[in-house]
Amino acid sequence: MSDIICAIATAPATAALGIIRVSGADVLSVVAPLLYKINGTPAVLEHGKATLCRIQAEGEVYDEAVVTYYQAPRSYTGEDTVELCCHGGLYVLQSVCELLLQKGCRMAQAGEFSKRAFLNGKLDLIKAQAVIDLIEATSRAERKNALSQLEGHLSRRLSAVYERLVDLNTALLAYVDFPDEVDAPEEDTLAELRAIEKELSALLAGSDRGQLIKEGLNIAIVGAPNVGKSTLMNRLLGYDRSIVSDIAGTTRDTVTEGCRLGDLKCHIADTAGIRTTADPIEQQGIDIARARAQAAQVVFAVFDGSRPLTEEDIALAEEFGNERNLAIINKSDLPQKADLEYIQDHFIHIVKLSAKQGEGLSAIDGWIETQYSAEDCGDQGILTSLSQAQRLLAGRESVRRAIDCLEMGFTPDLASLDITEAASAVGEVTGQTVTEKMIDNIFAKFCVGK
Ligand SMILES: Nc1nc2c(ncn2[C@@H]2O[C@H](COP(=O)(O)OP(=O)(O)OP(=O)(O)O)[C@@H](O)[C@H]2O)c(=O)[nH]1
Ligand SMILES: [Mg+2]
Repeated sequence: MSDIICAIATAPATAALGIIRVSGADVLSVVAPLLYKINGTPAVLEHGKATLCRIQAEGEVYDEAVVTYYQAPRSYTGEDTVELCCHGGLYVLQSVCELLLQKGCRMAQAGEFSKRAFLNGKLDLIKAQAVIDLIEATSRAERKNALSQLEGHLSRRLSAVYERLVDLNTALLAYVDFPDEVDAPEEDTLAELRAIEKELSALLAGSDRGQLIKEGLNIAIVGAPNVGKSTLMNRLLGYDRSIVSDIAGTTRDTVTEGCRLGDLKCHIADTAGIRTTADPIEQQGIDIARARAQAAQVVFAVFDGSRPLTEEDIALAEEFGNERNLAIINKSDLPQKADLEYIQDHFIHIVKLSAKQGEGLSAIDGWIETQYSAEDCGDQGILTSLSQAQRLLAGRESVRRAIDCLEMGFTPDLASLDITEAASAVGEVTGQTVTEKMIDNIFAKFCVGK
């Protein structure tokens, strides 16, 4: 199979421009004979320079493209790479690709460019995950974190932990092999293991937030009937998704949509108004609403500020009032009659707004920003992948076992087994100790052309 791979790297849709990527040792031997200057003489490509070329073979012109050549190792993959920035018609792109295949390239598999970058040491697995996260980013928080990971702070931190574990093991094994010549490692080793455990805990603490950035915050809007939950939902989404009416009990099925609040990707559920009812269908809606609220990370508890609190409101304040949830006093455009003191007793976070008039809604974005600010992931980057977090968790467990072993006075060779396991778990996250199958699984998640 040819070692030179090619693929359309842009989305499979008609657009102004489309990029074909070609990568492999001596890529120019295949691509250069197809490229001519507009005056008809053969084009000469230089590293890092964009050159306007005509793509031509056997007298047939396929396209005019801006072609950039990256000489190994100074390319994304670490190999000789050519990017053909063609006109973005699917037929044009496909026919150029077919021409490249005829001339000896083969189609790249999903993620193969990035896999080659990894194998050539251009990208570790943290950065590879960051490339996926960046492509899939739908919020500023996701973009910011993916870019910090690409800069390599997190990779360096994790690689440092890996190196420290390997060094520690080397010292321990030296003692096991030559107990008379090497000092007993006890105190230093214990101190270093405790420091590593602390560092792994710090990395794991950030990973919960990483998941949140990536997966999005689950919010349930709950409240008594007619308080304006669906009006609020529609306002937050920016379009009419839920039915609004002045008939109490309008919403029955839970309506869920994705949107962005503050910096964060969110999934909002508008639910049935909660009250005592004899209608079995409405009751089902209310049961689902409660289940949704239980499962949500945050509840927006909505109250109608224009009327005194009802028994239902009071029961809901008791049910959902806590330091995590947000009380929303709606209908601020009308004269206010609700007893806010009662709500203040149950909720720390309260905003007043008019969903109907669209006034005061920025308070919700502001609240999300302060509670879940993107700034606190700093410039270091935090882990976003659950499987990465699980490997680190396993690594920390092994470190803890090694500490126990040494504290209980077992021989160092036992601790050494745990440290080896810890190093291998951490190394799997950065890619320092991964197997070929793991690499294939990771890069298969990429799209073709990446
Ligand atoms: N004046 C005023 N009316 C509002 C406001 N928000 C909602 N309403 C009105 O209140 C009524 C109920 O609104 P909905 O959004 O359907 O209320 P809901 O909480 O979803 O009601 P259910 O689905 O029945 O539980 C409608 O007539 C809305 O126009 C507001 O901020 N100000
Ligand atoms: Mg509703």
